[in-house]
Amino acid sequence: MFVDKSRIYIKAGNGGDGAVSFHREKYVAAGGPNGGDGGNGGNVIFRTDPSKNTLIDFRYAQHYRAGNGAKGEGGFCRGKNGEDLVISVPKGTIIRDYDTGGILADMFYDDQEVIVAYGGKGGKGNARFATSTRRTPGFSQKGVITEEHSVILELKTIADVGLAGFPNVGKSTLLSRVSAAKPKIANYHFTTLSPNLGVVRYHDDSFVMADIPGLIEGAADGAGLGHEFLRHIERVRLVVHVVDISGMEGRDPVEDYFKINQELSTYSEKLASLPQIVVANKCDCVYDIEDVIARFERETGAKVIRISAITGEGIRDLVELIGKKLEDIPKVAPMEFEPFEYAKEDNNSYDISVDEDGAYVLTGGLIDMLVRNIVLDDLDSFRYFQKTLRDKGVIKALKDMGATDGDVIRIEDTEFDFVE
Ligand SMILES: Nc1nc2c(ncn2[C@@H]2O[C@H](COP(=O)(O)OP(=O)(O)OP(=O)(O)O)[C@@H](O)[C@H]2O)c(=O)[nH]1
Ligand SMILES: [Mg+2]
Repeated sequence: MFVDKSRIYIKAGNGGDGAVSFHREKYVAAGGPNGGDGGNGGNVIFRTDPSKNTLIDFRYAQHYRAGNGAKGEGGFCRGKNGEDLVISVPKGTIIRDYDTGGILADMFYDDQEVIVAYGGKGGKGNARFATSTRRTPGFSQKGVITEEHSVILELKTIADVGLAGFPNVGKSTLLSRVSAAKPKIANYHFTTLSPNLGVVRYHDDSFVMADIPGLIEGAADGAGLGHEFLRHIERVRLVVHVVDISGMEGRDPVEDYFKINQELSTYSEKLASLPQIVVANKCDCVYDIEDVIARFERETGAKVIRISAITGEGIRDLVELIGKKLEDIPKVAPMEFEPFEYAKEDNNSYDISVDEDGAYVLTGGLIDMLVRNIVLDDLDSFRYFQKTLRDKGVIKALKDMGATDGDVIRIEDTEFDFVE
């Protein structure tokens, strides 16, 4: 199965609530507040894993949640922080926000780690609210509730060299020849369904070669999953264009050559302009090889390197040529983008629903934030609360929904009357 694009849901951990607790001891009449803070929620972190080359894991598991922070406890005990959740992805994975398409991260480097969703902060315990005039605060702060986000993971392989060509021309066989990679090789089309990477040694150095699935006519318009496959040669710096020179499948190598180049340029200017080495594979099957090569070079205007991925003929020269050519081509750089970031706290969203008893129920990040920070039965605080609701348009929204003076507004367990 071919998976190089997946949608998953991630959620950082909620912050734990602060505790309300008072010191109790024999013979001590009114103990002071000793409620501890809640723990912070865990972050959702993405990490590159060089041993992965597909996003297949994400097809089966779609929900990812970091640990919640624990509640604070009496005796000034702070709740435990929630555990971070680390999600491993193949190198070259681009992470986008589903709703906006904004790019959250380009997982370009080995062992790169990016925090994509931050855990909610734990709430303060009542011990923190004690003042000289408020000796026994009967309230604490709630932990921040985090939102779930939907993200798209998209793999765009990063390699120095990409092998392009029709199915069955011997791309995987070539990769297995020049590197320790063990891609599946078989005599049918579309044997390779996700990119295989191999490290090719070149003197004291090395380069990475990606064997991508075969392309067919119309690939750039999506034929044979072509769109998905072409994505994987966008981030290489040299294309090794493999043709089956034997024409043993009844195809014409010259025609094949032009068709593949056509697909590359239809897909993008960039692919078309990448430096290319043309390789004539399966030379071992051709009786009049000199003539065939001469015709190919004459009709295409391209210079070809003759190889046989099966017998090994020409392979060493090919590696030399690739290595030498790479010396003059700049390395692939990560994508340039304005990073999209999730708000660490959602302090703006709100939602209004109507309960069975007719009360208007307020929920959402804005409401949570207000409730966390405001003591609703304190008059000054309550005024501030109302002003904020007005400023943020909640009062107007309630009016638009038909709320009139005296209607019940409910927030969690607290109720108050609507006043315009
Ligand atoms: N005679 C001969 N056969 C070859 C050569 N290279 C590959 N083959 C055969 O061609 C068939 C296809 O080889 P693969 O390496 O799987 O081809 P591919 O281009 O990766 O194919 P897809 O993954 O389907 O795109 C296999 O049966 C190979 O054994 C060669 O140099 N000579
Ligand atoms: Mg293959």
